[in-house]
Amino acid sequence: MAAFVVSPLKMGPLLVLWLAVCLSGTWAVDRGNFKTCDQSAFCKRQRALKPGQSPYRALLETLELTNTKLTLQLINDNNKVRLLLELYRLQGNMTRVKINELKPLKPRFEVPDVLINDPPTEPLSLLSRDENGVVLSLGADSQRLIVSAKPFRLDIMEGREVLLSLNSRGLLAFEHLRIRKDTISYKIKTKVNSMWENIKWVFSSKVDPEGTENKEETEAANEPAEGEEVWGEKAKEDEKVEDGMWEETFKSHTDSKPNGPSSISLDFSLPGVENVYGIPEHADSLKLKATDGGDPYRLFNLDVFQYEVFNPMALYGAIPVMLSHSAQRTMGIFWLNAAETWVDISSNTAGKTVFGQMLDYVQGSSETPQTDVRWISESGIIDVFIMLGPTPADVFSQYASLTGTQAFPPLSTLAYHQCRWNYNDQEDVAAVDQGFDDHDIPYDFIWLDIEHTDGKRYFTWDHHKFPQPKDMLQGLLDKRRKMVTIVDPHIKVDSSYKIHNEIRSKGFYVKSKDGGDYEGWCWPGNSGYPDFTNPEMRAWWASMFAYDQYEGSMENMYTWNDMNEPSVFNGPEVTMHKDALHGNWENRDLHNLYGLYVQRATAEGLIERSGGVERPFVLARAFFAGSQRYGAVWTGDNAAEWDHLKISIPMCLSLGLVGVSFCGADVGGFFKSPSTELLVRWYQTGAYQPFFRAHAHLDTPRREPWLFGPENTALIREAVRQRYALLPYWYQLFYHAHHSGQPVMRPLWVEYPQDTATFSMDDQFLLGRDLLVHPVTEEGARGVTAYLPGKGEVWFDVHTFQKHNGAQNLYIPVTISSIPVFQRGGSIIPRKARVRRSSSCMEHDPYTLFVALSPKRFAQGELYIDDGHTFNFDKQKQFIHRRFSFANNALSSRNLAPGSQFTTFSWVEKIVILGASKPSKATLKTPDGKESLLEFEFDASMSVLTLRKPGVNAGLDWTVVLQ
Ligand code: NBV
Repeated sequence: MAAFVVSPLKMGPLLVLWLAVCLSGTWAVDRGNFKTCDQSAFCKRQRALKPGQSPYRALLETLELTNTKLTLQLINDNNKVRLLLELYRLQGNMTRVKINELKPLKPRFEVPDVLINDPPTEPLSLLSRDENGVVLSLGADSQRLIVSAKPFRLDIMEGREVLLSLNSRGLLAFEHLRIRKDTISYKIKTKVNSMWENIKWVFSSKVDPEGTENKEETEAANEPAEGEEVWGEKAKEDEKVEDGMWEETFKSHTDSKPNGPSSISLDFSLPGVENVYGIPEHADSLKLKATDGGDPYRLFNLDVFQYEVFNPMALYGAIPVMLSHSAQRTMGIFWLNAAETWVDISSNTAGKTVFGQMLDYVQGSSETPQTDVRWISESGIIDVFIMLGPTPADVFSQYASLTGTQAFPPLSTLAYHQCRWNYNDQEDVAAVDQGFDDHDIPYDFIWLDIEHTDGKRYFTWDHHKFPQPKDMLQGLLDKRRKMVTIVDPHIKVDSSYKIHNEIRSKGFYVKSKDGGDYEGWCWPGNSGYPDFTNPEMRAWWASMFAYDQYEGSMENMYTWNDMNEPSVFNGPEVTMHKDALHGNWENRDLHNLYGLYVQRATAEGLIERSGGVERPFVLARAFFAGSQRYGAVWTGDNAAEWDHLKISIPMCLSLGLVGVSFCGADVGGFFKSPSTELLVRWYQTGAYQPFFRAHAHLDTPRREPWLFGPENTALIREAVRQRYALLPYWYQLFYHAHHSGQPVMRPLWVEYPQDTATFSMDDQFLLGRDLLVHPVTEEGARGVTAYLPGKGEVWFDVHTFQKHNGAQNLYIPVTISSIPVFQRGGSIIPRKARVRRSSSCMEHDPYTLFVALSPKRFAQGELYIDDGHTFNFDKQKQFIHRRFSFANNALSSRNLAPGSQFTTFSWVEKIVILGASKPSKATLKTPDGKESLLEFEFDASMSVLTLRKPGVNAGLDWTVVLQ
């Protein structure tokens, strides 16, 4: 293995600092680098506004109702600025509420490219109307929408129950665009306006002696908006130039804010709700916490160095979607805004212990639980989708109908990935690859981080270390393995670098506020940032992945987009200046969308290079709503600490709830070195999380799975093998995530929505409906307590086949080899028992079906098979989809994809029935009328029946009858 020595000078000052931190062992995010709400001028201003009577009034006389849309003007009685409210009833039990300025000085940003279409509407009808407001019918389930005029508020009701209210706490606040007062242009404009007003007044008083007609409207529309009174008396004092409205300074950075204040805010009240989830990305518990005592949850894509767990600070990605859940109902709020956003949560039951709540109940003093949420964004408009459920599955489908579903990944990408910063050279790659074979551990992908490039010039190779990339890739291909190389979105400013020259000459870089190319410091040194919001730029970027453009690339090479927040080492909060320009829009307006566009352009490139045939694989660190359509994400730079292992569960669960199923955390922890125990536990946990990749910081000692002694190698081998055996089930779950938007990794409450015991669990999860995983994430654990849900249900330990009743806390003694996993009684799960060196080597291998019987001796499951890598499953419907059912002592396989011609070589080699009784014979019947007796074994102590060699092709109809 070639030695890898880099001089600190070459590595850059930040890396040197990191090394110092890593070596000294200090671990903490430098909070001073990132804003608190108090340090973010708009958040501070908005948060200073307390609940109370809203100054907004609905002008009912402006109401217009078409078949699909209601529009209504709102007026702020303090400053007379008018807003335009648009209400839509959307198909699939959703309501869309849009609020914009009626006459903004210039257009405000509306988020493009996130919704997959213009959401189809349903008719809205007026039920009643008086001077206090209007009542509209929302069609389904006696739902009504009540628009109250003074103060303005919206209530969505079902029967007599209020499901959700908007602006009930009066926190709707819209900082209208205005002209800066201390500028000459403002002064001229006000002068001209007031002269014009006088002329109009003289003129109008001739026709309208009082001069009152349309006075309010004239005031609002013609005055350069004043705005002081939006914020009351205090704000009047605040509106000085230095208060952060027209300019804001954080550390050494000044944000020029040429458009002045433009923030928006709205409150939502959720009666009956105690649990809210979602709004990733935060390193926090699954159930969101009340924020009254501290900062709101922040959504602003940032490269946070050494992030800490259990706090609401922003991280790399942002998905502004929150789910509310109670035993009665699940709903969702999708706040479609890509600017920096803060979310405040308060709850009247937060902080009360279960005992306190019981006491309230016994004493009759309990109030109805309620959660109040407040969203605050720096710019843009209010565009919110209220997904009314009522079930978790409904909310997932509703959200999927808006933003699309998880991209269906190539099957191999669900297998194990071996990464580190960095594999040093071709020999190193070959040695690691061979190490897996020598130690009989399967793996599918080896990854190359930034050091593989020629001086961090992406799309190139360091020809000293990687002189023959195609030979290397061919070597992998021969073993049916693959590679991922990193392509970051910061481009070295270097006139001898083709990529830079082309982007520069085409004018594709993001611009600085002064109009030149925006430049910042990143890995390559001085870097430009391509404007991925520009479709022409994306098309060009995509074309760079063509085999003849990306030298040394081959069809088994895929892509990793890191640093796409974007990360700018010398930028404010390590990101792009908010006044940088993407065409006419500021980064401020669309910051959180940048990462999505990077991943999208890359994924489109991988599709194009194959002529539209192959499914892409792109891993990205930054994301937004809709990113699920473009690939996978991971939780960034975690650390080799037990808390980071634990937090990987709620972090990926939160993402799954809002559409992003393909999520994982660096196995082993990125920073620092894991103890052997932690590493083993991390492999065991990661093997049951959707994206399964080991990764490590450049400065950490090597940690390939065989470096910790034979016992630990065996433990890691076993965890990875469990993953490979289960790939047919993983693939099926991803097929469903792609098809219908249901998450792969699920909190228990998604399947047991009425079981309050499941509402705040961070240490266990479901894969699909049928596997419950409670990984061991405590150091030195001798046992774990898993909650098995479902009264009257049973669960089978997948390793011992022991049966346990549902609705109980089960203590499971564990050893270092234990990975507690349970299969739901009533399910059938396909596995492949012969694990080989990569998933594609297992393509034609046979299946074993694990049939776990319910107490009523019933079970159902599925099998999905396609070619594993092309779009033929979609374009030509080429796949096998079987339904397995066990009932009345017979197990049958039925076709769910009748039109498909797809065939497989795989056959069913074994059927294991858990919770079975002993039959006297087992007969296999096929549609050609043939019958054959099957050999079987019965383990009476565990009630396990094993049917040997049914030998039937996995794509065909068959029945096994037990007598
Ligand atoms: O490209 C180097 C690393 C990468 O290994 C890691 O996974 C990313 O999250 N990258 C961040 C940049 C430097 C991190 C300290």
